[in-house]
Amino acid sequence: MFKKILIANRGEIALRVIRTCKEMGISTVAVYSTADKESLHVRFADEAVCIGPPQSSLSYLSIPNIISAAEITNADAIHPGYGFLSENSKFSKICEEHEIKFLGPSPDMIDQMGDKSTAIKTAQKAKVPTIPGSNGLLESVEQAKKIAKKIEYPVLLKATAGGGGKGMRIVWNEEELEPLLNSAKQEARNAFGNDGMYMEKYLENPRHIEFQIVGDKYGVVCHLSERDCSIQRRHQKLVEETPSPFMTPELRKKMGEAAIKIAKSIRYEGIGTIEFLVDKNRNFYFIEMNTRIQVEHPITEEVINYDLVKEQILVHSGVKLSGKNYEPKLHAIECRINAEDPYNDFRPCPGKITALHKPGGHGVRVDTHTYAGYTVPPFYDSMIAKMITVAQTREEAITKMERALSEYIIEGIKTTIPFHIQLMKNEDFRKGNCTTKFMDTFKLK
Ligand code: MV4
Repeated sequence: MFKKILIANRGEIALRVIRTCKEMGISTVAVYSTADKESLHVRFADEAVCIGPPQSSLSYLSIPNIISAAEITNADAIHPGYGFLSENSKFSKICEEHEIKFLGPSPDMIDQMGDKSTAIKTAQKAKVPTIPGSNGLLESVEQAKKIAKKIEYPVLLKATAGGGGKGMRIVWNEEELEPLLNSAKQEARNAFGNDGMYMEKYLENPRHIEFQIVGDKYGVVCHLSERDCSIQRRHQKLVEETPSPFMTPELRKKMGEAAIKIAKSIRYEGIGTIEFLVDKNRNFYFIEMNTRIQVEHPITEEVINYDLVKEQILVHSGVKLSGKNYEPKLHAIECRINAEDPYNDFRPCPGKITALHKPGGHGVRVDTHTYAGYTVPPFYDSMIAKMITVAQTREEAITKMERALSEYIIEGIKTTIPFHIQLMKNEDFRKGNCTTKFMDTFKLK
């Protein structure tokens, strides 16, 4: 078992990993930029190393600085969290070369699943449904026009190195294709240094449902059921829940088997998420795989009573999985609380938290690194807390979420709490009628 883990991240996920390490008797090293000197993950870790100035490129994304911190503290493993270097195959490779265990997939595995058009080919080889499209990178505008004609407009252009919607364009007719393809390639080049594009038939109103999977070193893979992440704004997830209100036992069985087939076909090790789109007739299609722990992992933990970070550390230390799949026994919802002003286009609102009261009570979990007097820095992602409620039924989880949100006091900065309070009261949300189009028509009062 690992003796000392360096957490190459910040904020709530750094705190989350430190907590599990402490319970497992594993020593922890925090890394921090000068902007995070007063951050809780620094205070809770056994050791802490400053790795640079506030800019992520010179601190949390600096491979030399993070590897140096691991070397001088003699850490034998690095947990990357999510974002930053968590899906960077070069980082995984350099950890390997320094004989530091990267708590994530191998470099090849990250490359294979991180390249979206390759991931789709992997799913097709595993005989998992994918969306009709180019089945690989687009080579020319002419070829793109031919494929679009065959699968019929509207089509979706996607960046193979992308994710989260960057470099994505909806094309409604042939005239738009060439200009949109060129602008998408330009955006992908700037964002990822890779302008490879692929095409899919655009599904007009799907749900976004992902399956949590875990694989051990011996080829055993199990799934921990789904998370419905359809409520997104500009490709940023706002609310996630499990089980999905759209799921049926038959569909869960089929999608769980499909997720396991993909992971098994590449002998996936560690925890991962298989993302699907589901149409109104409950046809599901693989779209991408994430090879890291996700922001929304706590709702899965709460409904199956399972510590996912502990499982991740155990499988990477060589422990064998039972192979048992998990069905949710409860219902959990997560609201992402951001330091943003929902009344002003969700613009970021960093600053000092002058007063703070966190909700509590039965079935309420708040994952946050904030405290009264903490200053939310302007340099990083605006998420400051995750509010999770868990109950026997979806209705009770919603009621609990409304009660907990109304208790949450954060003064000194604006947050998205008022948005979430209104969302919990929204009729379509309460009925479970949420597709990825939901936010197109949601108006904050
Ligand atoms: C799609 C899609 C519809 N048709 N692909 C967005 C980023 C990635 N996570 C998957 N995404 C989508 N891929 C096809 N062929 C709809 C989404 C999608 C979405 C698209 C536009 C605006 C918001 C969205 C939220 C979730 C998923």
